[in-house]
Amino acid sequence: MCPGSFDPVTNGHLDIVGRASRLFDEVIVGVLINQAKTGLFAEDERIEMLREVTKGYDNVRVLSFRGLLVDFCRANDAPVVVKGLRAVSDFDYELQMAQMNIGLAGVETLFMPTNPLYSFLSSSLVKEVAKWGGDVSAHVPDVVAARLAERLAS
Ligand code: COD
Repeated sequence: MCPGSFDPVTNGHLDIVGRASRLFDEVIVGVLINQAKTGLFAEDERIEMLREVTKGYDNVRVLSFRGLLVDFCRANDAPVVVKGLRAVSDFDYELQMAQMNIGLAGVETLFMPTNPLYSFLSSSLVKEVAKWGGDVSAHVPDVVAARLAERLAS
């Protein structure tokens, strides 16, 4: 299970999903739908972009979920969560979530060090740069760069 908000998917996310797809028979990309937080992109847009950029991986499926990640893992028989770690700053919170998830349901978390090319990359930074007209084409797939330009053009 590769979970996240993916608002929108970046090359950093994609790197982790691609590496997970080589380690596991089956990978689910789980898109969290958080009703309390409106993202830039709606649920179906995020899923559409993710399906487009992962279509080259035969063993990757994109699904959305609400509520607890461990319940979603259980419902889909996914025993392992794969997370990318960008820096020490990610570790603190990720460790807390990993320990909570194993305590709640025995769901393991595997941490993968980010590709150094993407260690500074996050969806929020990409949105911030794109909002002010900066070039994000090196940081997101083409389909995402086009959607960002379209969405933030006004
Ligand atoms: N390089 C490598 N990995 C990256 C990069 C990058 N540049 N950017 C992101 N990632 C990876 C990280 O592993 C990150 O966790 C994941 O991609 C998703 O990133 P985002 O920003 O899209 O998503 P988040 O951080 O908003 O997602 C958080 C979750 C949805 C995973 C979390 O909130 C969750 O599990 N929520 C469900 C509710 C729940 O179960 N809560 C209790 C938790 S104990």
